[in-house]
Amino acid sequence: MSLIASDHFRIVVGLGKSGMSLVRFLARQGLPFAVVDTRANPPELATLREQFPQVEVRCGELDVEFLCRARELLVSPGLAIATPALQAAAARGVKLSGDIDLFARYAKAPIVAITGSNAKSTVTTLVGEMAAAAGKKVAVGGNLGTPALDLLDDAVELYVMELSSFQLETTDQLNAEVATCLNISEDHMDRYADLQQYHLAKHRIFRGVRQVVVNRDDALSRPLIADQVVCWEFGLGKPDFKRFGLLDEQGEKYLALRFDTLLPARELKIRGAHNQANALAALALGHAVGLPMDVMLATLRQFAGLAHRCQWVGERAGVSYYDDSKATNVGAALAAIEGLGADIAGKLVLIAGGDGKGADFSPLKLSVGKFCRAVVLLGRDAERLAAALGDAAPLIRVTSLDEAVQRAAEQAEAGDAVLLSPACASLDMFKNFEERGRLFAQAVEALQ
Ligand code: UMA
Ligand code: ADP
Repeated sequence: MSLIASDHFRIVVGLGKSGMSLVRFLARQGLPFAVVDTRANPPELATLREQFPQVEVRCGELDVEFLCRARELLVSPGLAIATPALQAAAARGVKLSGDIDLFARYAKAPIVAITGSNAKSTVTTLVGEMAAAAGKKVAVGGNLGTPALDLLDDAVELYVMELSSFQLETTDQLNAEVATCLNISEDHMDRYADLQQYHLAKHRIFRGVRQVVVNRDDALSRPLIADQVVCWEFGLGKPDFKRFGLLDEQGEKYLALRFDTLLPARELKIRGAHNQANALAALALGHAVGLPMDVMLATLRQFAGLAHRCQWVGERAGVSYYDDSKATNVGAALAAIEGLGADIAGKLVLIAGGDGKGADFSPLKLSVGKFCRAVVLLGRDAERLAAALGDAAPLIRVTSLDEAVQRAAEQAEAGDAVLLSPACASLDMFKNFEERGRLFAQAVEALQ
């Protein structure tokens, strides 16, 4: 089929989950489009051929001439905007956009938008559950679960969206009702030139926003915003006007808004100071969109956390085992080590390592020295981790997760916890972080 450059012609770049959601969306709108993917056999190719046999698909190296036939390239998050062929097309006037931009153009209900290096999924899920408990017809997704465009529905009353820096790279105007960047620490340094580029991508979430939620313990979470934008804050210190925080009353720690106590922190099922921050962030976001406080607090009381995020998976010989496989960067592992380390009677035996995505591991050293009895290292970047940790704790090298769990069990004493919090992506040894977490739990189960 020969393609004529037209005002409407678009190309979907990438045929994974996002690409397929774009295909469904464009087909629904009756707009002409083609699909490209740099992979020889992208994951959704068979589905596309079966459901949309008329759509042209080109796999393999991107062809700039072909890309330039489109008015707009809808780029999947897995491909960086900096990809030379995409930049070459952009230089010739082709617009680069993505699924979130399209979603924002078509969403009719207010959007709660959540990004950050860590805690996105936990906070997104919490706000979604709070809204559902308040009787709202809420749609939850984005980087978590269902791709954004598959959520679009005129009956929806509130969208709660987890957005990654990859998705935000192609997002021009999100126009969220309320947006937050929960925290910023190094991640995806294999994709960004430096922390500033990563920060810039994340902060695109604030474009066109009406209210923001700021983490006052993390200066990098604070956006540059106009005076009329309403600003709510959360943090682990004392709250005041428009602020959520923690208050101490007669030795009891409470989640609080302004000068009012809301809920004793010990009533949260999710553990550690980092999860108290997450609960406060969710309250601030829910409050900004008018969810009733009593309903939000009831949700917080029953929320047991998501799988693979500091999830308790068993106990053997007085030692608890926690699966924090989702800690795929240094900031996440740090939060887990400090949050859990301060919360248990004994010490931690940490299992870490994997694909470090180019990160600097040195920020781990101090906390490992303070909270860890030993560290069991595995995966591609085990030696880089070892070099960064130095003599902070005894280091044990292993080649499999089963061996890691066995060696950790040998090291741990009653009252200790074994924590899988890798500070690395899983892809060098596992299909994904879920598989890594599942195999960890199985290895714990198999311990004598
Ligand atoms: N890829 C190519 N060539 C292409 C297109 C993609 O090699 O032409 C590669 C990418 O480099 C990547 C993989 O294919 O390694 C998947 O990329 P994709 O854009 O096709 O991904 P999707 O299947 O559409 O999934 C994406 C998100 N994945 C990424 O951003 C890598 C999913 O987040 C998200 O759930 C989904 O859209 C729906 O919105 C996953 C993720 O790992 C969970 N996100 C990162 C994170 O959380 O740290 C950002
Ligand atoms: P994301 O979706 O951003 O990856 P998750 O809610 O899935 O976030 O949590 C991922 C990991 O981040 C957890 O396993 C935990 O180690 C860490 N984490 C959770 N809350 C925080 C926080 N407030 N600050 C830093 N790290 C956190």
